[in-house]
Amino acid sequence: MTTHWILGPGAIGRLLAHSLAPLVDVSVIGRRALPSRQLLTAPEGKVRVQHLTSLTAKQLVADAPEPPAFVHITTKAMAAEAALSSISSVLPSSTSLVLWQNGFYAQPRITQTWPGPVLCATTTQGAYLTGDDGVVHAGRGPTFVGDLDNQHTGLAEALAALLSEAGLTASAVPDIRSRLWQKLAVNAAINPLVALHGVRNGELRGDAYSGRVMAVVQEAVAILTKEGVLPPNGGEGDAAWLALVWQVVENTANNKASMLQDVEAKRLTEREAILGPLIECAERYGLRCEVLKGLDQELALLEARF
Ligand code: KPL
Repeated sequence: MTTHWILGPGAIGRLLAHSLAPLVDVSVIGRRALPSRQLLTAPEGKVRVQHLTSLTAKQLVADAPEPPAFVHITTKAMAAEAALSSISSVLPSSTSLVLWQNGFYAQPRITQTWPGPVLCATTTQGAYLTGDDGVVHAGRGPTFVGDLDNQHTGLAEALAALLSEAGLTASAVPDIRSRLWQKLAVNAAINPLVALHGVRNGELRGDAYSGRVMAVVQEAVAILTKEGVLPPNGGEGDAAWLALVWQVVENTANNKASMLQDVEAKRLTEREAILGPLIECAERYGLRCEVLKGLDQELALLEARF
């Protein structure tokens, strides 16, 4: 049986662990150990109990177990590099990594520095935690897997096949870079606004917010076009990007976005991984990004109070 380590026992990490556990040997690694008896509530409401191996990074390093075939990093974007460093002493440098972060921060940094294959995954599976022993799989959606330099197509195909067999429908794609930026653009249009105003995603459709959503999309599209990112779904121009954003708002109308959940829990948000790369590109290309900068500053002020 191949071994998969899942570094970061958040909602996506635990969903992945529950899904893969019947097929491969899985260990969940975090800063603190979780109870081994874990519950998964499926989108249809059925609850499944599974015993998962959970270790702290310190325990893992002390035990020095056989290296895994894959390490999935499912931490928040800004924590990914530190999480990897915490176990790298027991990882051969040829180990395959899979990065599940939002934004476009951890992916290029780890791809440049890790000697082995680095796959990136982007998913629209919805999941949230209900405590130390429970995760709810709130909604199904596709997962796309690939590497930024298209050098590991076979590995991405093998992983996508395994994920699909585990019930998390996945495809290997040659354009993961564009797909990561497309998700980033959607997150930039939705997450900061809902997090700052404490509203669910669907509220963005109203007059109070829709103009601000469009302003973010307009700035983001100008930046992404310069960066060579293709519009989503084979469409063209601002209209394709806006259509995607409104479609996600509609599909997730009742959701509390991850950034709002972070603000409510007084955790640092993913603003640096979502707004940061857009602002950095805008500055590099000499493009205006007042709206994006304004949101970033408002979030920074809010985080400073935590
Ligand atoms: O990805 C999301 C998030 O919450 O981070 C969206 C798509 C905005 C859904 O809430």
